[in-house]
Amino acid sequence: MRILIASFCFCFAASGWAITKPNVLFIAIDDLNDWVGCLQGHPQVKTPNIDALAKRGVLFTNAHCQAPICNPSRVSLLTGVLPSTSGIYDLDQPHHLSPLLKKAHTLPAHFKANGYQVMGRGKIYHGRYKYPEDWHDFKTAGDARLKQFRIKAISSVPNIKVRDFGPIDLPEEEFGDLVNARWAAEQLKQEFKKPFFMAVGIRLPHVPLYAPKRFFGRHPEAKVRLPQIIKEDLKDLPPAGLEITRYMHTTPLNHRSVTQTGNWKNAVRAYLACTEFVDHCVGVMLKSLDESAHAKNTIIVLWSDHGWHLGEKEHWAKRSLWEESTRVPLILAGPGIAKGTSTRAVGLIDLYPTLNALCQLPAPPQTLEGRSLMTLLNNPQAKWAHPALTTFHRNDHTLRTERWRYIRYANGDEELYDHAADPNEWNNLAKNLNYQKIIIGLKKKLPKMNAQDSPALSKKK
Ligand SMILES: [Ca+2]
Ligand SMILES: [Ca+2]
Repeated sequence: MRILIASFCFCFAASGWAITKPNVLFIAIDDLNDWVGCLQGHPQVKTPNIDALAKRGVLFTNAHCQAPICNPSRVSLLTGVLPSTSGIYDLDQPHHLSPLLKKAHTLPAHFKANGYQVMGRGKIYHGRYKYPEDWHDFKTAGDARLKQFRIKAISSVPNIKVRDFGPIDLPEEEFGDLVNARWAAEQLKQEFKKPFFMAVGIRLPHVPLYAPKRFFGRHPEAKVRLPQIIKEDLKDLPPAGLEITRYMHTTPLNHRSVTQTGNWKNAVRAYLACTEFVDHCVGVMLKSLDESAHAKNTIIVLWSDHGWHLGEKEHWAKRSLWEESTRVPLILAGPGIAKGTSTRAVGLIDLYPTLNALCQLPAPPQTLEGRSLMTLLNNPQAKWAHPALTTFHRNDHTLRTERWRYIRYANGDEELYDHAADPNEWNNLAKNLNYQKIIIGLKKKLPKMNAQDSPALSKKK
C-alpha cells in the first residue's frame, strides 16, 4: 500500500483534488551487455550517468532478456508474452503477423489507450515497421554513423562492413543517439496536459561500433583489458552449444578474424567507447529531467534488449544462451521505488506488469506472462523464487536462478553452471552425477509450450 500511495502525486486541479499518474521515461539500449560500471562487467568502463541512476532506484544485477537477439527480445518485453508462447523467435517475425498477438496492446499502445501522451524516438520496435498508430508522436532520426562503413571501413578485419568498429570523425550532433537524447531533453522541459510515456531507443552499442573520437581517447589500445577466457573452455560443451559458437564463424566478426588480424583490443576498445557515448546520451536526458517540473513524478526505466560477447567462448555478438548474451542492465527509479540492489533473477518480460502496477493501468487484452516486480521495487532483496527464462529459437532454453544457469537445447543437450563457484561459466556440470537433482528441479520449470514459428515477413506477400 505504501508503494501504491507513493506512486501518485496528489495535486489540485480546476475540478478539485485529482490524481496525477506518474510519467514514464523509458530508455531502451541496443546490445548493451553488463559492461556498465554498476554491473562490474568490465573493469575499465566508465558510465557515471547510468551508475548514478542505479543509485537512485533499484539496480537489478541478475536481469535477463527473454531472447538473445533484438526482435524477439523486444516483442516479448513490449507485449509481455514469452517467445515460446508467441512463436516469435527471430528477426523477421513482426508481432503484427502473430495470430496470438493480433489484439495485444504493446506497452506504448497500452499507455496511449489509457490516457497517456505517448512519444518516442529511436529504436523501440525492431525492424521496418514502426507502428505509428501506437504513438502520438514517433519519429526516427537519421544517423550519420550508418554511412561510414559503406564509404570506408575503419577496422582492418576483412569484409567487416556493417560490423565495423572504431572512431569516426563526425560531429557528435550527427549521431542519431545524441539527436534523440537531445530531443527527449527538450521535450522534458515542456508541460504536458496528460501524464507522458516517453520512449528513447539508443542504437549503440549495436554495430557498427562507431563513436566520436574523444570517447576512444579515454581507452588507449595498449591499455585495454580483454575479457577473461580460458583455453579449453569449449571442450566440455555439448554439440548444440558448440554449434552456437560456430554461428558467428560465418560472419566477418568472428573470433579467428578478430584475433588473427590483431583486432581484439580494438574491438573491445570500440565497445567501451560506444558504451561510454551511450552513457553520455543517458546523462543528457537525466540532467534535463532533473531540472524539469517532472523530476519528482517520473519513473525512469533503463534496459538493454540483450547482452554481447567479445570473445568469451570464442564467440562474438549475441545469439547464445550464456551469461554474456542473456544478462542485461535493468534499472527502475522514481516515485514509489526503493533504493537498492536486487540480485534476484528477473526478466525484461516482468517490465510490462511492473509498469502497469506502477501506473495503475488496467490489464491489457493479452495475458501477461511476466511477474510484477513491485515486491522487489519495495524491498530489493525480498523473497523471489522465480528463475529467468531465455529462449533462442524454438525449444532452446536457459534458466537462470541466483546460483545456477541451466541450458537445455532442443536436441536434449544440456549445460549447467554454478555461478557461486564459476561466474564465467567455464565448468559445465551437466554430466556430473552430483548435480542431477538440481537439473531435474530446473527442468521442471522449462516452458511447457514451445509454439511453432510465428509468420515471417519473407513468407508473406
Ligand atoms: Ca539488440
Ligand atoms: Ca567450458
